[in-house]
Amino acid sequence: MRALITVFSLVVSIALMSKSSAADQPNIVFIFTDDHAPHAIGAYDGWLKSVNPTPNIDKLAGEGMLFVNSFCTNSICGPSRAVIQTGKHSHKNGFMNNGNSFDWNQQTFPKLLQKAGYQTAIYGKSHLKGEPQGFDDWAVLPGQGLYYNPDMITPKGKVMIEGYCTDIVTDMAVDFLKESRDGDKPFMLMVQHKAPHRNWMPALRHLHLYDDIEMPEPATLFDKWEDNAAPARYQELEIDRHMDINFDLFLDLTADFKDPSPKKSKDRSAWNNLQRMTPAQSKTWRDAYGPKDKAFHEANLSGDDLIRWKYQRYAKNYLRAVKGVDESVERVMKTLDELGLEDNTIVIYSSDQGFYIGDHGWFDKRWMYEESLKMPFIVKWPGVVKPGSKSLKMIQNLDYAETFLEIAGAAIPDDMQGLSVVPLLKGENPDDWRKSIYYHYYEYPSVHMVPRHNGVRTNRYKLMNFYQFDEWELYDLKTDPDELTNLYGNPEYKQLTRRMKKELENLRKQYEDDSDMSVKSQEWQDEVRSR
Ligand code: SGN
Ligand code: CA
Repeated sequence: MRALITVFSLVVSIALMSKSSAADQPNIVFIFTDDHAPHAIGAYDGWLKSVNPTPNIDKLAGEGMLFVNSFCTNSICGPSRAVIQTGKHSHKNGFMNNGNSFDWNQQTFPKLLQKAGYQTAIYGKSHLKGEPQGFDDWAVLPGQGLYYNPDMITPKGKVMIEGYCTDIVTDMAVDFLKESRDGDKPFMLMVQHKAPHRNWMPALRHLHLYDDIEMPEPATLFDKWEDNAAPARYQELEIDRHMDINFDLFLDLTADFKDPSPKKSKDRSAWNNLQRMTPAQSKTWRDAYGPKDKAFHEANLSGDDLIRWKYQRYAKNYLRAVKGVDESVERVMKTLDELGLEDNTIVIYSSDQGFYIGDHGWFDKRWMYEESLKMPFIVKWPGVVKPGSKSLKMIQNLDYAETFLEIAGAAIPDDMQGLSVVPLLKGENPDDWRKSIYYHYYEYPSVHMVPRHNGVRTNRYKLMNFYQFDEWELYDLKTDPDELTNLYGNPEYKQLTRRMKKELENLRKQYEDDSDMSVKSQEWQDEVRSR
């Protein structure tokens, strides 16, 4: 009997040991989309919530922690991803704007996770150019990638895959979980969608979604940027003047899917994509948009009514593309459940930056204003994160690498510049958590014409410096969440301005950002603005 008891307790303790070692290195599924603004997620409580755009992402938030104050360091695709890979600001990892190439030979978190015993895989949009390093398996879209029948680059070469990109990437993730996972290792699976990036092409099954409703409009749809510094009036991302009804909204599709206004739009990607459709795909597409286009012409709109129509078509396509993503989340969660992996797998939802969905009259991102500065960050960690909890602490994409490494029990290199959010996930409330974040955007002059700027945001205030033009903005986010009243230069805010400038200077030094921030000559400023 005693022997039996000993054997029994041995078996129990081995079982407990292996359970605790598995829990020591939980699996991570990182679902990452392109340009999905938090206010287009129900759980984030934004003005699009009434449309119920994301029931499955909301469910994830209900089972995990939602980070309300989650920000990027540089609001554009490639750079945001490079920050995530390295845990370093753009000026340190070398990928400051989309024109740069990522140096894959540098230290990245997937390489460190591999060393810590993880199996790593990435599927979908990388946007870092070159072949990914640090992954046991991968398949990535070349550049921005296509929504329909995309090419994908794999270790075996380039392949064209028929179907809708979000579904294809989800298939790959599901296949990894079901077929190619190494059962002896924990894994990091990165599921990286192109959606809902421009040109906001929905899956065929979603082409009629929202047909029978009016999208709510943002309060600032008709903003005229009267109180902003000059850059907000010189940009090129207005729904009114810069969103092209053919290129962006697919109006008046020609028989051969040739862009009817080729002079206006330099980029051919959406039209090339339509031309790649199979006859069946293109028929469904035409059948959906044809009658809507006819109604548009009959209405003969102009002025604000035309802006409203463009906004409706844009917001609906954007949220239709989001719907595909939300269904992807559902499939991944279901697969984890079916495979019995749910309890030991952390699931994260995030996107490379926020986006303007008509806010301030705009589309696109790049600015340090709230809508594009914010990133969704939702984490489900069974047994650790309190379901349905919210964190108000300021976090950034700069923190992801260190968070993943701490989850894996791996050492965090000294040269990473973020903070692991694991203490926040455990419900701790560290007093010495950061009180401000640093931001720096570099891509100028370039598409959408948002000038270079850096800035600092605290819980309440934001200071921005468009240094090439010597233009500044200061906002009180508590009294002015839409950032409509620029307080810079207001004598009542002199002290605060001085404090915020000091904070900006301190952060620039702390992160060792010595990039050129000189004011440009008047000739340069005039020349760039007249382009
Ligand atoms: C393309 C888009 C822009 C977008 C950039 C950056 N034009 O140039 O609207 O701002 O990418 O996007 S498009 O005609 O190709 O859609 S990002 O996702 O890489 O940040
Ligand atoms: Ca992006």
